[in-house]
Amino acid sequence: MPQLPLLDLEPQADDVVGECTAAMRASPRQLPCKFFYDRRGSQLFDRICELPEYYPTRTELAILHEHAPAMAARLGPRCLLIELGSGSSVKVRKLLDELVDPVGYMPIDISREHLLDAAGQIADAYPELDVQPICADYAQPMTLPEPTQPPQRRVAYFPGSTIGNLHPDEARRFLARVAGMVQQGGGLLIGVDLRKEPAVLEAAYNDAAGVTAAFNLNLLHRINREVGAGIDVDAFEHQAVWNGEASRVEMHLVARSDQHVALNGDTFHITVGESIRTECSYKHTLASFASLASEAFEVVDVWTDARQWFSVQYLEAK
Ligand code: AVI
Repeated sequence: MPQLPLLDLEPQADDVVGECTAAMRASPRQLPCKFFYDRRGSQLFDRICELPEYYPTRTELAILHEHAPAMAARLGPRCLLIELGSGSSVKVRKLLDELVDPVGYMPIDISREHLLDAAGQIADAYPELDVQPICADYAQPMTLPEPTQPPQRRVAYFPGSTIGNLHPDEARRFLARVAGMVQQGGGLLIGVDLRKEPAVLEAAYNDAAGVTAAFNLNLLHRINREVGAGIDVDAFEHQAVWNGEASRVEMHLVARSDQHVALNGDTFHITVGESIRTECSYKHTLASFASLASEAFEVVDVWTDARQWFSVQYLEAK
C-alpha cells in the first residue's frame, strides 16, 4: 500500500471520566454518545449497520448507488472532497467512481491507524487521486492544508446522518464551521435521516437481536474498563423511545434496581426505573433541515429513496 503523507493535528484525547461526570450531574442524567465508539463499540456499530431493522445505512447506500452520477455532476470537475469522520471510507467510493478530475480527497478522522489504513486503500484503488489523510477531531475548528492543485470547489462530505446526533444548536454551530471550511460557493454533501412512522424508528434502535442494546450498555462497560467505576452493568437495561415533540429517538439506560454510580469522587444515586439518556438521534423533515442549515447553507439538491426514509442533500455555502 502507498505511504501517504499524514497530517497529524494531534487531536486531544477525550477526558472520558470528566465529561461523563459532568453529564451525569445534568438533569435529566446523561452520558455523551461520542463515547460509544471505543473498539468494542465501533464493532457493535458496524453490526448495527447490517441489521434488518436499521434502515439508514442500506437506504443511504442505495441512494448513493442510484444517484452518484447526478451528485458528481453537482460537485463538478476538479473538486476537493473533504470527508468528515471518514472511518473506513466506504461510501465515498461511489462518489469517487463518478467524480471528474477531482484534485484531492482529504479524509479526516480521529483514529490514526484506521485513517491510515482506509486512506491507503483509497490511494491504492484510485492511483490518480491525491489522497491527504488528516488525523483530527472534525468537530473542532482546524485549518486545512492547501491541495497540490487549486480546486474549482471545496466540498465536505458527511454521510451517515451523524448530524442527527447533534442537538439543533450544536448542529447549527457545526454547519457554520463546515461552511467556513469549504468557503463561499463551496458545498456540503450530507446524509440526513428523515421523520417516519414511530414503529419503524423504535425498531431501528431496539433490534430483535439485541445488538443496539449491547452497543448502549457497552458505554457502561467502557467507563468501567477505563476508570474502574465498578458500575453493575446488568442492573441497567436498554430503552429506545421516540420523542415526537422533539423529533428524535432517545436511547436510555434504565436502572432495574436502585444503584450508586461512583465517578471521579462523585456518587450518583439512581433509583429503580430512573434512566440515563445516552443518545438523541434527530429525524428531520426536508423543510426542518433546510431551516436548520439556512444560516450557513442553502439546500440545492435532495436525493431520497422511494419511501422518503432517508435523504442525501447537496448544500451550497452562503
Ligand atoms: C451514528 N449515528 C448516526 C447513529 C444513529 O442512528 O443515530 C448511531 C446509532 N445509535 C444507535 N444505533 C445507531
